[in-house]
Amino acid sequence: MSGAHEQKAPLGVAAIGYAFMGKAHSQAWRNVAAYFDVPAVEQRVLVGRDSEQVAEAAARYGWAESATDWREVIARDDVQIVDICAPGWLHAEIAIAALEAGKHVLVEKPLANSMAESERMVAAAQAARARGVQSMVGFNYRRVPALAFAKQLIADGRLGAVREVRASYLQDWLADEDSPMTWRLRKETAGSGALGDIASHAIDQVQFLLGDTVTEVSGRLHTFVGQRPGPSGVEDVTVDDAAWATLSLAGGAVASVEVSRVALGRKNSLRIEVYGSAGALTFDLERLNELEFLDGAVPVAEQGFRRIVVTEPEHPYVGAWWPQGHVIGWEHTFTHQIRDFLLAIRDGAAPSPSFEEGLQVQRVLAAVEESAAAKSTIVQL
Ligand code: SOE
Repeated sequence: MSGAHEQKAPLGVAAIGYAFMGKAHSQAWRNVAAYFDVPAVEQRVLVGRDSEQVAEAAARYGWAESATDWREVIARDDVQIVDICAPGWLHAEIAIAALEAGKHVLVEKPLANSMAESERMVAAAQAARARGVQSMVGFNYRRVPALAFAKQLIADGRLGAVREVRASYLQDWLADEDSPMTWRLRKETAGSGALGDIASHAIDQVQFLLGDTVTEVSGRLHTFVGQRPGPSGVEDVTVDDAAWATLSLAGGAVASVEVSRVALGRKNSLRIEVYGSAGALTFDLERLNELEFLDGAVPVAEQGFRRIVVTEPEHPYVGAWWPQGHVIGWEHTFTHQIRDFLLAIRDGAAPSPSFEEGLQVQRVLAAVEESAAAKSTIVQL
């Protein structure tokens, strides 16, 4: 291995948030340079509100230090990258301050809880980019090898003109009505429910796979469990449990999106089906190493969905891991995400998905909410 970047001092990373996403990102920061040829990084500091718990998480997940004040951390000279794994209501404030302090920023999806916050984040990202400071949104499913490969097949014209997409993201972790309140069930902290949390992934996938933009939306939201046990008694749930939408894309395709966190038996099932004039493909995150492809160029009598096991070195990201045929898991998508972020920083290029792409997803989410509130209006973007 050679290259000017390898001589440089390691990039210092600070992560803000140590719960589920902080844990997932931490393992990616810990592993990325061992498997991919990226600039060296050091996990300098993990930030959280509870000093004892964050110190324990920092020690467990490989961070040199822990801290409780993110403002002090983003001012540090030995921190070049800020990775925001905190809940959505904190994204805008932290991301804008970090970008203004000259730090590269990776922020978990969705970009923010509102259009106004998202627009302010985009303005800060654009100003920072002009100074060589990069930013990216963590839509990690773009880095599932099978989905990155699906994008290649579509871009190479193997499906012809894409006509229809069916995207669903079904989970069941809220199916039990005694499952307690969390910040994810309060509008003021989460912005929305299944919509922002997981329809954001599905909508990002539709636009990512097709390389296209949603222009028109019709939506519906529903809350099945209106109250849940909170820390001091029963509380109202103020966000949706499930959401539905139909989307028109600029290139002529139409997509349906269906998401739920109360779909009993579905654990983490992001399913995508894409139907074109010359081929079709299907994917399910619960079987993330596989892609089913129907090649319309094959004689009709022999046509059928063919299962491709996406574990060859020729497939995106896969060559860095195990010998061919050895599967990878959900956590690898975060390592791939950080790999792409670091390469963009090294090359002085704008990483994708940019904050602008995150804002485009927010526009679609806002249109779904507007359409749902108006009951069956089609909302033009
Ligand atoms: C919860 O629904 C959740 O953790 C989402 O917040 C993540 O983005 C998704 O990847 C898994 O499910």
